[in-house]
Amino acid sequence: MSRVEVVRLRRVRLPLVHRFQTSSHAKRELEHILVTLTDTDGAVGWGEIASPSGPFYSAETVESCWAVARDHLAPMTLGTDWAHPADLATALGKVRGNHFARAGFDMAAWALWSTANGVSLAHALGGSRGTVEAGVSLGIEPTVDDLLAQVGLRVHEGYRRIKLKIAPGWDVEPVRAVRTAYPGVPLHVDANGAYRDGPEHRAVLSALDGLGLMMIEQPYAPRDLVAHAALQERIDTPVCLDESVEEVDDLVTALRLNAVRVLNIKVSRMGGLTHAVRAHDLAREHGVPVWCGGMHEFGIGRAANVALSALAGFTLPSDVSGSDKYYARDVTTHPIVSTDGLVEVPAGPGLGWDADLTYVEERTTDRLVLRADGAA
Ligand code: OSB
Ligand code: MG
Repeated sequence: MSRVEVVRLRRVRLPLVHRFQTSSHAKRELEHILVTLTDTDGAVGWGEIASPSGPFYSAETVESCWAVARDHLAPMTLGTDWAHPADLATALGKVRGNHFARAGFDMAAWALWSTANGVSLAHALGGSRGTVEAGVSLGIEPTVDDLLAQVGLRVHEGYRRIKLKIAPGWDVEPVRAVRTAYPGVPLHVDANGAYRDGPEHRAVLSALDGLGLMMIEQPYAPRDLVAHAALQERIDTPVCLDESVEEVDDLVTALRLNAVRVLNIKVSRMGGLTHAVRAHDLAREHGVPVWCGGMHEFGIGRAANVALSALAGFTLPSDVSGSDKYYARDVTTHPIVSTDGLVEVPAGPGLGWDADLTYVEERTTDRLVLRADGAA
């Protein structure tokens, strides 16, 4: 049995090396919440709450995560005895929604548990791959030439798949330009739900269907599973879901409707590694390939993504690009590196990357320490 004695929350800001724009918002700097859990034996686990600052990807924000972590998740964690991280996930499952916030605690519990048991996080999760294939996600750029330059850079770095963010007005033309310039590169698009299942967008989706894409990710609004199923009937390109699948139950529904031919599994969106593994298992039973999506995680969350990607069903390249794509300096003592589009899965205990406490402290804007005995 494990019992957490201290919960530490830190709000940490890192500047992005390159502005990132999606169909809903643009960002230059990110603020994530780092969670550390210390148990009664002094073992420590780190987790990351990687919510965007505004409620545009999901309903959560950094502020909502901070409040839910402080008022609910931290007290529940301090009050629960658990033998395995899944037990803590069950206890935290009393909280509805708030997946990003819960993910930070679940991840920290897995990191603590795998460290205390002397096994790698990947092994603890059931993964056996020694390396994982990395893809990159490229934001909307001011011009097609800027986008081609970004693609060229990432193809040159060896990434195994390029994903392009699209939105109405930035779709067929830039994607066709990339396809023409790089005919052999595995390519896919992600709309973050910006299209509608109506006459106004039908031609765009048909045109994208003709560009040899690996998948079209989340074309329609998250809850509109029926529209995704209808689209999959009309086009040959596999439809991939991201925002639509926050719960394993959402995946059950999507599978039943034939609305998902590829699944993007995000640790944050699913509420942690425990639920991410369950989604993986279910997708695998149904022959649906999965890959691990990212939320521009700092090194802690990125390490969890790498470990998860070591599971057998992750047969497509994951968004586990090297730290350098986003950050000049990461919060881990060693950056995460992609070489030739491969990231090594650490074999040592726990996350495999250590937090750089000095740098974390330097970038911390707010902190909170909660203890089981109630002392400040
Ligand atoms: O839809 O995958 C997405 C970033 C912010 C919000 C949504 C998404 C993304 C990414 C990031 O694509 C990919 C990464 O972390 O490398
Ligand atoms: Mg996405």
